[in-house]
Amino acid sequence: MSAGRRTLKVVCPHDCPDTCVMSVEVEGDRAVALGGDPEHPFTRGFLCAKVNRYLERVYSPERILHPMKRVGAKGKGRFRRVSWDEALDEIAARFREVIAAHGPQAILPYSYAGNLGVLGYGSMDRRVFHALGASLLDRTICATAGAAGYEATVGATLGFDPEAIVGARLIVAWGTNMVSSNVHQWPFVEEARRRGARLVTVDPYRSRTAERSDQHLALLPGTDAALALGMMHVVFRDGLEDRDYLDRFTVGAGDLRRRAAEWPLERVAETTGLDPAEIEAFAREYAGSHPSAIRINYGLNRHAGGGMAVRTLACLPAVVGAWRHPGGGILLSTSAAYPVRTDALQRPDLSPPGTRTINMSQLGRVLTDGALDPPVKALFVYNSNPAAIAPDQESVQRGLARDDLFTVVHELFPTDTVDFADMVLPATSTLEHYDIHKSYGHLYLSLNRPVIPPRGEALSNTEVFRRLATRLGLDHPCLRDTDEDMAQQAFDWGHPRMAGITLERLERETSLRLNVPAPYVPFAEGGFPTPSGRCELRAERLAEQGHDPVAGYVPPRESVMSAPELAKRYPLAFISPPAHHFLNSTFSAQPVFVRREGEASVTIHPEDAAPRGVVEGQTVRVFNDRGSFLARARVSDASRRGLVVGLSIWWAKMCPGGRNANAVTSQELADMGGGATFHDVLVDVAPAETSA
Ligand SMILES: Nc1nc2c(c(=O)[nH]1)N[C@H]1C(S)=C(S)[C@@H](COP(=O)(O)OP(=O)(O)OC[C@H]3O[C@@H](n4cnc5c(=O)[nH]c(N)nc54)[C@H](O)[C@@H]3O)O[C@H]1N2
Ligand SMILES: Nc1nc2c(c(=O)[nH]1)N[C@H]1C(S)=C(S)[C@@H](COP(=O)(O)OP(=O)(O)OC[C@H]3O[C@@H](n4cnc5c(=O)[nH]c(N)nc54)[C@H](O)[C@@H]3O)O[C@H]1N2
Ligand code: SF4
Ligand SMILES: [Mo]
Repeated sequence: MSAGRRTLKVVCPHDCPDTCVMSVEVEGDRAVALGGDPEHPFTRGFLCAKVNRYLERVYSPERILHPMKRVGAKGKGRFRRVSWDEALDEIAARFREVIAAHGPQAILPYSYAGNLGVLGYGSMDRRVFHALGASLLDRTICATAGAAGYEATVGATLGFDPEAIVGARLIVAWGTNMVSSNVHQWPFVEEARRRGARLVTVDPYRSRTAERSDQHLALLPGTDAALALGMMHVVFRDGLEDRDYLDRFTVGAGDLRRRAAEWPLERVAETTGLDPAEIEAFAREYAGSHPSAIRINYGLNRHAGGGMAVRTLACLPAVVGAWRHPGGGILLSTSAAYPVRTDALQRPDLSPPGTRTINMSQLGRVLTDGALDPPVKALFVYNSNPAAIAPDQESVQRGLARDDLFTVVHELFPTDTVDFADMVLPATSTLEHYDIHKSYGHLYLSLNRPVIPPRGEALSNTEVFRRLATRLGLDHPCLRDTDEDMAQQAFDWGHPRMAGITLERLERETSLRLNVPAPYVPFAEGGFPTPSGRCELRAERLAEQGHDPVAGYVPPRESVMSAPELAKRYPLAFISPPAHHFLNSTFSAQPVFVRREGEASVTIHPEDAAPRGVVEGQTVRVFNDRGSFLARARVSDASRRGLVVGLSIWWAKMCPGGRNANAVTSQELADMGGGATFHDVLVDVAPAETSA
């Protein structure tokens, strides 16, 4: 080894449940090799296909290295280099003009989880926008419907210990493509299977995970709650429920039993498109296998009934007593295990009372709605690529193209959204900044420290907002806090789950398991963090919000059964879950991954392709009233009949016609949490005119 070569640890910042610790070889100022930390109990020495090539991202010639100002038309992506001083002065001046003319709420921050670090995701940025009085953003694009549904039943986003799944006898991957989107869970599942567990995947599409499962239940999109009610129907009918668990640790078992009675197998079969015998066998297996682990993720919450779907699924482990056993229960997310002090970190108290909140899943409407008062006149985008990822792309891009909208984009790469920016600012990679990371797929807290200097003039999210605060003349002392100050403020270090964990210890050891037992069996003896302290099969809180208090089924907004008139014109359901080599739209322009994914494609069942004259390899148009996009047809029964699947998210500008799958998705919201409904879509497909 050459002198000065050292091995350091950093944390993967991407929006993924696995929150891997990476081990990096650094020589001088340059990172030269990177891999999964072999010592980390969840990372276990490997990274996913994407982040294995992270150094190509860090050192990519495409990286934005300097502030830039627009010189061409909006949407064209033509810029000239400017200094940080010029960039910040102009942003501050434009913000002041907007505030003078329309008030501070005409400024809208737009961010999501491009960087999932506790600081990078939301800290100094929030403080600055709160102190300015900018519009608040409701960050609903991914998980809020499911989280609300899960919390209504269980009380908080806590579930079985992901490492304890090795002891499960039955594992259900329900609306999650674990092999692509939660790959570090997979070795634990494989270990359970070596010990005799069966794996069943519930997914309309034969995903990579479904392909590797013992059984695949390919239900119609958005009908999961009906399947869960059918399972409960069989369980209660045949007396397979865990009466003792229901009596001691739940409320509303009688209501749920009556609800399940409304779901005989024929009705469930008609609603879900599954075979009645298949449903019955699955229900009996679920009730009889202990421990049983249902791993859900967010696929099934991207529907009109996504909140209720997650809520209803979350009742299953209480009904059969699965929570009693290590590795038994259900898991959506582990995020509530971390005692985060969001208020101390983000200072919502600085925001003037009555400030409006804007739902990020309706950006297109917000930017194009002439009646919005005040209109959005300045937009600051970071950690996100809305021109590619937000629903109803026509309306989003029309909004971003407005000449009277001043748009700042803080980014590492020239995304679709950057093309619409008035001012572009260069962002750091995880190798270049400080942060602290919780996880939504395991129980470790991890510290990230910079291991190389920032490339070019890149700055971290926290530093950009710290500097902007000064430029804007904002003088609250918390706007000068350092990253270390904020990491300290971000957690309740005295909480029992933090016992033994300190920043100093994290500096030495990088990643520490929360102080919970191993295995962590959170609800073996009840103790649900709900208002009643029990698992709420009936939840009065939901009634207060206008929902059915009892777990049930909310049908899709767009489906053949629930919208027959619309389905006459657009008879095919459309979903656009993650492609294996992309992470949302991150990595979607990295050459190696573009090669591996090939090109934007849609998978259509042979029986749906034939009557439309669609053949394998042909370019097709996927369309509905909202818009259309072009893609290569893959004719395969990996999509069930009536379903079209377009793995995503491609950069729109890299697709033929400049539109991706979000050209057809909807800005309508889910039943709970204001969540987005990306997978609740009807379309039709036709061969594209061959004009080229
Ligand atoms: N490689 C990779 N990993 C990722 C991501 C990525 O883009 N790429 N994204 C990250 C992010 S932000 C998130 S939120 C998670 C997302 O990962 P997941 O929560 O796993 O969610 P999705 O990928 O949307 O969908 C997962 C599966 O749900 C299926 N599905 C769609 N609709 C339904 C339905 O109604 N019912 C059922 N049962 N299944 C349905 C899809 O076909 C898909 O196979 O993964 C994270 N990890
Ligand atoms: N059709 C369809 N659309 C979807 C989905 C789907 O399944 N289908 N999934 C939805 C889901 S689950 C999600 S979570 C959203 C995700 O949508 P986004 O949160 O917008 O995620 P990305 O597309 O990955 O864009 C994140 C951007 O942040 C940048 N970035 C990374 N680190 C930093 C940093 O430290 N600072 C700054 N300033 N920028 C940084 C990255 O380069 C990247 O361009 O997309 C949603 N859109
Ligand atoms: S994207 Fe997920 S699996 Fe890949 S390295 Fe990051 S945390 Fe690990
Ligand atoms: Mo997400």
